[in-house]
Amino acid sequence: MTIRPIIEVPDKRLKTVSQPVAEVTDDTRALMDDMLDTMYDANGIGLAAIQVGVADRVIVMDISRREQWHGATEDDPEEADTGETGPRFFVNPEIVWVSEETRNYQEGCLSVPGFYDDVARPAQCRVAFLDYDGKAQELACDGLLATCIQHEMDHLEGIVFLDRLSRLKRQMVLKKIAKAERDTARAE
Ligand code: GNR
Ligand code: NI
Repeated sequence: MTIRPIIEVPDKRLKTVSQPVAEVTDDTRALMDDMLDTMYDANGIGLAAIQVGVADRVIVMDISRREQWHGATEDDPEEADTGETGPRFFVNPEIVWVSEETRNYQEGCLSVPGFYDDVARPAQCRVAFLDYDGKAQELACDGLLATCIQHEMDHLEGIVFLDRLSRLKRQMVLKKIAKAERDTARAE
């Protein structure tokens, strides 16, 4: 298990569309183990493989320590999983259903450090995927789990949450990041 460096915007690799995994092998599991370590080390609740530079459709998640990011979530329908159970692994995930109801959540991203903003997404969804053992699963998601899985699946399409904000906001953030980078470069 190794902590890998997390790539950050404006790194172009974050715009890559990730490729399906042909089969869940020991190599896939080694990647997922590293990703989980990397995510915990960075105090994140989810991580897509492209954030460590691997363009495979692989996601790890653990929202049970979400207090680091959020207060409690409210009203979760009984059927849907709010995901308070420790590590989860998703290979080749597909969203098979989304609710019409949307919800605003203040999102952050390990690839956009220090910036948070509200994003509206479907409040609930169902996801089909392969688990850590390569077994096909389906999961009904609600609350932060629904938000987080959709945020991670965006990464698989080369999308970061900034892309879901207004052009003005996105450009403001990208300018700030560029300026911070220039300032560090000058200081070195
Ligand atoms: O750690 C993370 N927290 C978070 C909070 C609200 C909505 C989405 C997320 S995902 C983020 C980790 C990350 O960047 N995953 O890609
Ligand atoms: Ni992210």
